[in-house]
Amino acid sequence: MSRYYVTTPIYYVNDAPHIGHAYTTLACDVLARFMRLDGREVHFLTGTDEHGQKVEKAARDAGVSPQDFTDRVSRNFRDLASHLNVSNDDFIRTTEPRHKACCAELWRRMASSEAPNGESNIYLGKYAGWYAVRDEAFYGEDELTTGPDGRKRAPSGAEVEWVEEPSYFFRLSAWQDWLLDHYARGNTEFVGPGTRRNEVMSFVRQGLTDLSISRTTFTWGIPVPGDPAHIMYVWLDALANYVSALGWPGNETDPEGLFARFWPADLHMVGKDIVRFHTVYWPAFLKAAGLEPPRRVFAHGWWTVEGQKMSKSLGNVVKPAEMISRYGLDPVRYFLLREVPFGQDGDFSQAAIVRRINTDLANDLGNLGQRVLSFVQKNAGAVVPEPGPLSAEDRKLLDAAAGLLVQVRGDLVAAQAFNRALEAVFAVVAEANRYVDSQAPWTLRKTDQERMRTVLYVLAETIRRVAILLQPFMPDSMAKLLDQLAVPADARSFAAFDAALRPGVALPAPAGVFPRYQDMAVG
Ligand code: ME8
Repeated sequence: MSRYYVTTPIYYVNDAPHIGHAYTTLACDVLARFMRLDGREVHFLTGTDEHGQKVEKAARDAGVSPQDFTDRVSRNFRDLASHLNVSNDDFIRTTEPRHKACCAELWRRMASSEAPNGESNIYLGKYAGWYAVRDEAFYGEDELTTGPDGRKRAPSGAEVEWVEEPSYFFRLSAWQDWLLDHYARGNTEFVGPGTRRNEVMSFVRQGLTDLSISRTTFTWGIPVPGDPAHIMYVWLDALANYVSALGWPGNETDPEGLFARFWPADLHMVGKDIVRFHTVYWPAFLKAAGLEPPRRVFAHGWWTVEGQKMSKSLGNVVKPAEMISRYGLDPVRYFLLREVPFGQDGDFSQAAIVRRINTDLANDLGNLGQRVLSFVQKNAGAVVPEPGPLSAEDRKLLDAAAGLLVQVRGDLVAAQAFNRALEAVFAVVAEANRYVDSQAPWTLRKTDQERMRTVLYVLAETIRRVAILLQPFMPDSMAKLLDQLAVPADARSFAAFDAALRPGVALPAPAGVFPRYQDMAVG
């Protein structure tokens, strides 16, 4: 069976989960669910990034020990995954023993290997330069700007501070050519979308400097093997989660182990803020340790809220739990992945989500299901109708629905184009609504009942295909719709996509799946 390993970034525990975190996790969930329905064995990982200066400071501000702090806040992210109905197979915390052991071994392997220029991959030196705690990142002088307050800032807007301390370095400078070759190799592009790939390539072409990978001025982290005065740079620690969660290095030689089965990862999904860590540092670290790099990293865009950057100080942070209780979980899942071309930035506004709920979900899909199924209930004996001979219009709609699996698979698997996949499915929904109007089953009821049953069958079949394909996006609502079509549980995977409805099967009384937003507010 072919396998699929997909990961979210592991989130910093200094922050409460918001709609940005929900977005990345949901995108991965859709892929994981899609691949499972497509017959693949899936491993889907999310988790929390718990070490480093930023978390240490957040714990201090909260007046608790870093361990107590991370135990408490990590739970918020675990809860988020369950509120979002996310189907992750594992949740990794970087404070777990399995993770610490992995980091130590990763370091040892990097330290005992040579860079492409024949020098050792890790060496001891002294770091003197700028550091942004908010980004947990080092910056060159040339990357900084000076704000109106005279303070220097990183390109992300984070404040930087001058750091001077003994540090181990990773010989990143020697990996430049290997990285550039790597971006050009393979059938699947290593970095997506193309705009990010170009940015990464031009960053690497400009020349890489060696990377500081240990700190000595605070203690909340994983000690460097053999030199515990140093703790590992939090990004080296964090990136290692993608292999520590697979049980590496303990199961390295076990062909049945998670590592052998799932590494290299098929996809690391990340936001555009952390592309450099995943596409420059991480493949070089892995290669230095003798491990394969992941197959692909996709960087999605950034959400603003009502046109503004989301921030605690502006008080406009969108909390997933509030959105879910206001709009319902599946509408939120749908909106996030439909509204914005995946990879581009998007704006979260109440008007936009209400528009999507009322137009796409209530009017188009919800209404299609409701009017067809209640008509069948009242006028076709509450069973899957028996079709007669098919007309050209019938075939056209059935063919459009049948063609969707290949199209959606192409959009999601190769390009992570969630919005395009949804657009294609909803184009068929729109076609089905036009077909209802043009075929007018309510007129046929009086004039030609056999033809009426054919029309209803074609519609029910179309709804079945649409519902099967939308399961990864809206699992609960589509389960309800498939229940209403009496599709058995074992006929909901993509292997059963072509297994048409059986005429004569009894259908339960239909109930609306997607209420309009104002109706929800009243109800
Ligand atoms: O960077 N719009 O963690 P983090 C879209 N611990 N996505 C957003 C977003 C927004 N406004 N805000 C956050 C870290 N995200 C590291 C990762 S991985 C080895 C270590 C999402 O808590 C997006 O996926 O700052 C972004 O990359 C991630 O949250 C950053 O989460």
